[in-house]
Amino acid sequence: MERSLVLIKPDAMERGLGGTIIGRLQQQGLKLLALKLLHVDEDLAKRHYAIHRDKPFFNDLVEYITSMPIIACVFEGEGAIDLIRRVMGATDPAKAEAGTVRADFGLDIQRNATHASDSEENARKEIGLFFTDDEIFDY
Ligand code: FUP
Repeated sequence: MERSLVLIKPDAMERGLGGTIIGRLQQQGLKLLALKLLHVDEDLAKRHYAIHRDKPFFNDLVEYITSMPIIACVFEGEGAIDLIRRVMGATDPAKAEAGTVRADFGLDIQRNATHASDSEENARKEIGLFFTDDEIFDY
């Protein structure tokens, strides 16, 4: 069983797409273990995107993700990390396969609707940044 951190980003929040995107993941049989609405502060944003700190788009990304409350959730399932990334589609919505979340709802490479962990190691780190153990339900 794998776990993944999924974020519904500001552009999707603004358009009321949280439920739709979470629904798509639940319809894949993924189990929702944790869910919260939160306004990410600069410190959390920088930690979450630490891997990108030297990239030219880092400051914009931090500003963007802190611009309004977002939804964070933890999903669990067999092969959850790859499955969720397939449901989301390529980072750049223009390149995402038809029928994926980013193809359907993403606006551009920054405003691409969602974040999903890309490895088990990163998932563990990211889940730990957004949730305490007692906020994650084991059922
Ligand atoms: P992903 O794993 O698909 O979310 O994509 P990356 O880890 O490569 O990128 C993380 C985030 O950086 C993306 F969701 C959007 C942002 N980004 C940009 O804003 N500009 C770029 O050129 C590349 C990524």
